[in-house]
Amino acid sequence: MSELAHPLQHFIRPNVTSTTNCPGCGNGIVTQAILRAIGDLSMNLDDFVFVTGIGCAAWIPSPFFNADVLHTTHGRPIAFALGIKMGLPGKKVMVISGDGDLAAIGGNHLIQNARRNVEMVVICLNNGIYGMTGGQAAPTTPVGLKTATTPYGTFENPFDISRLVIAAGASFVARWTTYQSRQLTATIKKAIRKKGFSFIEAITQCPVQFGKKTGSGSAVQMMKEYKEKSVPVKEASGLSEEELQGKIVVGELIDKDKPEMVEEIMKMKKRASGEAQ
Ligand SMILES: Cc1ncc(C[n+]2csc(CCOP(=O)(O)OP(=O)(O)O)c2C)c(N)n1
Ligand code: SF4
Ligand SMILES: [Mg+2]
Repeated sequence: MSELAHPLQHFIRPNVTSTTNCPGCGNGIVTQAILRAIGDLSMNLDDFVFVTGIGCAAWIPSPFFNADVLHTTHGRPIAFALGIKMGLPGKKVMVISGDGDLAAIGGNHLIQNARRNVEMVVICLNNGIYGMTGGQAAPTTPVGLKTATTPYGTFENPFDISRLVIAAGASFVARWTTYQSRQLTATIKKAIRKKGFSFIEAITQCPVQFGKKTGSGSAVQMMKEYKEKSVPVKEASGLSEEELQGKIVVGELIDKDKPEMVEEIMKMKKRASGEAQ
């Protein structure tokens, strides 16, 4: 009997035969969405440089993608991505990492590069916790949740990362959960084509750390909750803050055209060299 190959198998490094993800982890759904988007656009992995930090989510491009990947230090993938975009402006640069990596230790790189509107796609897998290191509170953890570092419950207000990135100046920001994997794929395609800083927040289940602490338990239960809590952005615009409590606003939250930093630098270099002659 011939073996059936997965349609995305050609994107995976041939020597990778197992996964670091726990059963039920949402990372697999987001991985598929990214690779399907690239395949649907008839692009190949050589068109990209992938950059990642440290955490469970950071294990997505490295080791899985058969591509150029920089697996960098905790919180620094966007800084590396900026360097790559400056040096290789023809490449698509995609950062894939977790909420802790991008919004806690890496928070300043996130907002500064959204402000600069540097062309890159940033996919933030937001599971509301530090998954890989044992379930510590992240800046996305809901108030009151008992975690490894907050045994009496968190008292810090969580970030709404997408709103933070919009306020910082990104040209494209969207949010979906793993329940809406088709919409997530379509949005990733749009983000890849976009000129400017494109940020996608993928709300994803970590049944092992987050699910255990909330009592949601299984991945299936967590995804059911995503389905029930999701409100499309259009509908949300007619609801009050109180009505939106506990809901997840999903969809493309902002899509603007504005000057992109690397292109502006190139134009400035041209002008400066013309003036010097
Ligand atoms: C400078 C530094 N501080 C702390 C750590 C430990 N550390 C590694 S991953 C991580 C949190 C990862 O959380 P997140 O980015 O949300 O990824 P997840 O595992 O949830 O996917 C931490 C605190 C580290 N590796 N380096
Ligand atoms: S700890 Fe959570 S985020 Fe990490 S692989 Fe397991 S389920 Fe996924
Ligand atoms: Mg996390």
